[in-house]
Amino acid sequence: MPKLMSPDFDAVVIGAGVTGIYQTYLLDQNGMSVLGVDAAEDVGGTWYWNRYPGCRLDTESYAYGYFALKGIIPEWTWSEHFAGQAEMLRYVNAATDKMDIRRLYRFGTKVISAHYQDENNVWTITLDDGSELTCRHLISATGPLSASNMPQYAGLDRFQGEAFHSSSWPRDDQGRAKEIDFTGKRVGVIGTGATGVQIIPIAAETAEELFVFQRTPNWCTPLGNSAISDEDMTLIRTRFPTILEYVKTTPTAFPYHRDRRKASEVSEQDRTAFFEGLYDKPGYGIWLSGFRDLLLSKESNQYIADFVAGKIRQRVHDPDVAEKLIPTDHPFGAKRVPMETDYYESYNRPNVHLVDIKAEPIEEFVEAGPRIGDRVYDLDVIIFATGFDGVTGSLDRIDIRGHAGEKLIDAWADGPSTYLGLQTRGFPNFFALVGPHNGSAFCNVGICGALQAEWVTQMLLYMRASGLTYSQPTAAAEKQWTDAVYADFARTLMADTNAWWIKVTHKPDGTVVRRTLVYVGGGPEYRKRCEEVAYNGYEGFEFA
Ligand code: N01
Repeated sequence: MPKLMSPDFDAVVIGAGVTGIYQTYLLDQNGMSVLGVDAAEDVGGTWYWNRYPGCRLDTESYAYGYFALKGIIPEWTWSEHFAGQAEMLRYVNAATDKMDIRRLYRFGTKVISAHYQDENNVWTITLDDGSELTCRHLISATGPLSASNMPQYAGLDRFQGEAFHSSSWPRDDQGRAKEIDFTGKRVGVIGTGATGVQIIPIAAETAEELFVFQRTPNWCTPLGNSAISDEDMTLIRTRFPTILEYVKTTPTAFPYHRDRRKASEVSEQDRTAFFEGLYDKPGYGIWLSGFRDLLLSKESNQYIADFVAGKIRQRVHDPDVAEKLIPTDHPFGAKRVPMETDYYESYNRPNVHLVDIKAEPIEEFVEAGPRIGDRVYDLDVIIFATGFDGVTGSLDRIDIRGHAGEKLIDAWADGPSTYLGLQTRGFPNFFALVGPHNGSAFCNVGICGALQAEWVTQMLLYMRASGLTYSQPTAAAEKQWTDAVYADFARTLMADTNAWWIKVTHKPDGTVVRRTLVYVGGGPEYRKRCEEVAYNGYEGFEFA
């Protein structure tokens, strides 16, 4: 039974993104003392950091906007079906004002370390201003895509132009994203994931020359964004409660259910008509409401891959360029499908050039730009749209130590081990929201992160009501959960494809370990399990 020391705070929440601010609000509402910490100067998380041109939701705005759906800002008016970054930041700010939680945050502050003190059953948190504080519960809401992946090219520091990662877009004196006028400039974009695919068509419009340095192409499909009229918004608003209930029933909390049929049960003609309908519809439907065996059967997947490849060939005029843009290394949807607006048409412009850096990699940077073989690409601006160290990256960058000083990074060296994707044995009272192996990272985070914050709040209230101050999973519960997460993932076509949700570890003995960071059982199943656990007195947790 751990001894008690009265900590400075009942809880510290790391992160002021959509999940962190809601968690902070809920704890405060329930009479707990809580401190929020964020490295940013204000709320917003992903919407605060990612300010590149073209940055926008690829979830239907009204299906992401939990604070509107839940009644915190029910009056909220969306201007577009897929809102842009500036609108998203306004939305998060409006919800923050309504929840009145800025007073609970220390902004512009990083958590450097969090060490559990066995003798006192508290966490000691060290901040980058040198201050220390203690809390009973440590809750991370650091986001699955916040630790940027910036390649370390030789000579990059010699480059004379501007170079930055997409999530660190240059700011003006007021902290606003600097409008970089690409007119007359020679621009390079490295990376063709969802971010690159949003930036490229916009840069293509004005840049004198745009060079896209592609290592691996992705399967991209049209976003189909449009404005929402006042009349439509009135109707959408009346449906907020229904929308929330509906998305909670779907596997990823996007407003899509899979088609009940297998691809092989449908004639070729009907299949093509079905795919055409999905391709023309706005949003993720082609990925998330395709045939039910899309990510389970290679044959089923090949049908849709062939269909989308055909679309790329139609849309890109130069056949060589089209072939380079068609993925050959992974099934359709085994990686996140970027939603695009005129992405493929960009390659029909005379000022846009696709550079295949898998065939011929960038060797180094020189003063003028990247060098590949004998050619130096003379550039003014280079945007690294090179993605993130997914899910665990943001936690790996904090020195988190649990029982007897064990480091979290060591405990998860071969892949995370958790119970419900929330807690890890040996790290008492530490909860990872939207962390590895829970139902929120592979999900519409606006909804799933919030539902998880509600569940954690209930567990903390249960502990308070029961006079409990210590929780961690049993070894058996953690093993059972972790084994099931790995087994479920292994059954899907995603298992052999590297994406930000796979952790690849190169061991000193030369072996390579690949582990999923996400739970693929679907939101409803995840939440059902969490509710069962709660109903049964939080079975699987040890308390004291
Ligand atoms: O990152 P990515 P992202 N040299 O990892 C390449 C969310 N998101 O920022 O595939 C050269 O998908 C890498 O190549 P390869 C969304 O969940 C949402 O684009 O590793 N290239 C790849 O092409 C998404 O899934 C929205 O061979 C290098 C690219 O960089 C997630 O964020 C919008 C490289 C990285 O693609 C991540 O998307 C945008 C190197 N050293 C993003 N290292 C919304 O719409 C990496 N690459 C809400």
